Amino acid sequence: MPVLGAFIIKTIWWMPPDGSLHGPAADGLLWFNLVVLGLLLLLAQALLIFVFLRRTHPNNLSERGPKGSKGLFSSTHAKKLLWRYELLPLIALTLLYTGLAIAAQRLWAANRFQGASPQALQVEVTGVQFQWYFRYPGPDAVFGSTRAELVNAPAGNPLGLDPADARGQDDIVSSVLVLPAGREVDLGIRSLDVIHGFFVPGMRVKQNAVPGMEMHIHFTPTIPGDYPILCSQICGSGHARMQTHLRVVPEAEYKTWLSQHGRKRAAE
Ligand SMILES: [Cu+2]
Repeated sequence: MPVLGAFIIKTIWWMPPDGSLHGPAADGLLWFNLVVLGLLLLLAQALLIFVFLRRTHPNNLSERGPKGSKGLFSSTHAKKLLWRYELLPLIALTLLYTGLAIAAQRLWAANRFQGASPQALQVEVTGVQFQWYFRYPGPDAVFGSTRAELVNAPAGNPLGLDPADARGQDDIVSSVLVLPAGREVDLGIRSLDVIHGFFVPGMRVKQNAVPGMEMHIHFTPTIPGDYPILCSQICGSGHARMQTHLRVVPEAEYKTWLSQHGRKRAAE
């Protein structure tokens, strides 16, 4: 029996392995929601069947109120029934759903409304039909300015980096997101055309990229590995192939990768 149970759980559990610090809390809340709401669904169906069978039984057709009362609809009895079968369950459900909503909102806000730590790595994510670009600020830790009219992917400037801005000279642009394990990263997510959805299932991260806005989300990848990055908004004919990946590597490997890309940029 336990083997069968494990098999069923493994078959229906569709989430990929989690590689982030906040992931277990998100997965835990999802499980909790599934179990609680699943039990409520079963309870509601059982009640429905019970009431249905009970009402149609011939012995129950002439139902009366409690002995001594004037009938089913005496006001004290009706009030009791109202509390027992309507108001109390309603209050209990309201409290339960409010609790679930507050727990979910707190988790959601922890990655967005609460600011990232000052030591967090800054990476800019840009969605453009049908590609993701990742920009690192380089050794000066400041992003150079970009101009929409300079955007020219075939010429090697997909983000429109302004060559006149010295702060952008050391910026590194990559089509793969590489992050060091164990360090918080603060992503500034934007779009150059339509709404895209930056989605990293293995990091439990999902945030829309909206033209004209920079949306921030921060998290800490913990387990080195390769994680798919997808677009979760239908953004045009090439939406399905708008994919890349996140490589979480040890800090030393990250530094090597960064310096190699920096040198490549300097040689251009
Ligand atoms: Cu897209």
